[in-house]
Amino acid sequence: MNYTNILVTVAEGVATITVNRPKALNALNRQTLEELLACSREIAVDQGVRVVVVTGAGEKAFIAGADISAMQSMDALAAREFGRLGQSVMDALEDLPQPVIAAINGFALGGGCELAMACDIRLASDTARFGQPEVKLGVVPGFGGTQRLPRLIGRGAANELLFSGEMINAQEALRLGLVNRVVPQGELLAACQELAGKIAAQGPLAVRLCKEAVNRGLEMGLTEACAHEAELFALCFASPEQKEGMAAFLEKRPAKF
Ligand code: DAK
Repeated sequence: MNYTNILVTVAEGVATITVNRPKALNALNRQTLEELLACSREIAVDQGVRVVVVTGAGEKAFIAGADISAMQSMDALAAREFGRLGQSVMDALEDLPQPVIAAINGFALGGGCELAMACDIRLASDTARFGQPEVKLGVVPGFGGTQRLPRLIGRGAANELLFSGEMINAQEALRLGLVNRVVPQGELLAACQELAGKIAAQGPLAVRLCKEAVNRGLEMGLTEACAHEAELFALCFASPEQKEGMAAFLEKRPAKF
């Protein structure tokens, strides 16, 4: 499929999605959200893709939020529809069977921070800045930020960011647990590709089931979640991956998945 506002490349099992509106700091307008949704749906059924990396074009922004010029004149019904579209993009990324790494190369504000939070792993450049500045615009976050942020960094720290609308830098995001790692700007994509490559070399079904166990399990109580994990563990034994992985260990050779 051809896209206008995103670039998609696939190499060695890693799909890289680049939001490509650098003149608007990669802000998410309707078309961009629709393209991200369509692209997520394509990737979800592509067995050749083992890991996804999401980033923003240029050196300044990952995604500077939902497109304010597109939202300015919306009435309540249009805003509800726009919010639902954005949330379905976040859900589609979070629910992708493959792990998703956010390569946060600059401003990750509002919908951009929300999109990063819908990814499974976040690596940030040392130039990245984060925030949920919606209150400065007279709105609440609309793409899941009030829910994913407190789940990720705890209620108190999330409330400070949500209520003040203030930005934080990459080191502060690291301290709060909003990102996994901070690397120099010029090394960000390589670091993400290296991590993606490590994940892509593992048993793909096992990696997918790990993601499912974590994501579904966090919505359950511990007893139910561990029972769910046991079912997924059992499922692995119906796949050739488990045979290959364990045989390779016992034969003292690298596994080929
Ligand atoms: N939308 C549209 N255009 C944007 C943008 C955005 N979010 N962010 C930046 N741009 C555009 C600027 O307007 C400017 O365009 P030109 O004037 O050149 O045409 C260009 O990108 C470069 O930006 P600046 O000139 O402002 O660059 P600076 O370096 O001076 O400043 C900045 C960078 C990131 C600090 C600044 O651009 C900024 O504050 N941007 C806005 C950040 C922001 O507030 N983001 C949150 C957006 S609100 C909901 C649905 C969704 C949402 C909420 C509710 N419901 C339906 C309930 C989501 C809300 C958001 O994400």
